[in-house]
Amino acid sequence: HSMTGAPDDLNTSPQKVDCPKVSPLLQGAKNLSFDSSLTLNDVVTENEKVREGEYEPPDCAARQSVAILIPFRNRERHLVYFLHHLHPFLQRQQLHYAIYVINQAGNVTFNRAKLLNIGYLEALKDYNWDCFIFHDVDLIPENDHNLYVCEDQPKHFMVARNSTRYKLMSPSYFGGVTALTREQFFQVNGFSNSYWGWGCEDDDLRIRVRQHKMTIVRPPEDVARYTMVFHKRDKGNEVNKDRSTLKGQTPKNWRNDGLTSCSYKTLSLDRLPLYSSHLKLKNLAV
Ligand code: UD2
Ligand code: MN
Repeated sequence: HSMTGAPDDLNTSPQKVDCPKVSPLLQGAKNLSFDSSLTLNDVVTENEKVREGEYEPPDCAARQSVAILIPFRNRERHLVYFLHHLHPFLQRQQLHYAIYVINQAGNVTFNRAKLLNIGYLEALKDYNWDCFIFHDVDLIPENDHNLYVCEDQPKHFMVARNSTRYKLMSPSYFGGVTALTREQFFQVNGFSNSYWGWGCEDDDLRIRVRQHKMTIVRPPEDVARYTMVFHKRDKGNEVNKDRSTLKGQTPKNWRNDGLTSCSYKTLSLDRLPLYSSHLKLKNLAV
């Protein structure tokens, strides 16, 4: 299918020149609007150049190929807003990218981190992505100078957000939107699979990153601004009471708990116009 290369009509010129370091299409800070009557079909119509969630710039070679992974269950409205804003945002950055929605089946407690491990493993079956962005569905970037590419160190994008008055909550914070290269994520053995429910799976990844002597980089505060679409805590994602204990064990457990131990069952895989949707049943024995 199309993931193995450019869609046919984009593949006619033999050799594209590299896209410029700074895309001429960037628009800077934007006031976001959220129209509750917007439908998924409207967003499909807005984005006819996207094929099965994937896009690449028509007249230059993108500097990175980026997989955007979204952990997901029952947030359809947020997903419509996300796709409406993110597709044009990523296209203005002249990236080759694809959006993957990793959907947890059933009613068992939500496991954000494990879904993201699954997304990494599944996306690599499509294409050898350079960079993986782990992205909450409810966070919308406000400024397209916040470049969705990886660096030589793990990257934390969500520096400032509306609901915390646009201040970074703590220098060790690593939640919301993060990016690791294929190699960086492989080295730290991905996320832990053991965090069921809300909290600290992002801290766990930070501990893994530190353990490997990597540092965390961030874009400037005035650029890395996000709007979080309002929500309450979801049913099935209650606060994880074991989260602090688990975090304490990461330095000795990371090798055995991560990509190397991520077992799951795929119930369905749909190539929809604006994203690939992987519906997963978690292996409860993990
Ligand atoms: C914070 C972090 C988030 C994660 C979480 C703890 C920020 C901005 N984000 O988010 O990255 O570390 O705490 O686990 O600090 N989701 C669903 N369906 C559900 C539950 C969750 O789709 O039923 C997904 C969705 O993509 C959501 C994400 O998981 O955005 C994080 O869950 P949240 O938004 O409820 O947690 P929040 O905002 O406290
Ligand atoms: Mn949220």
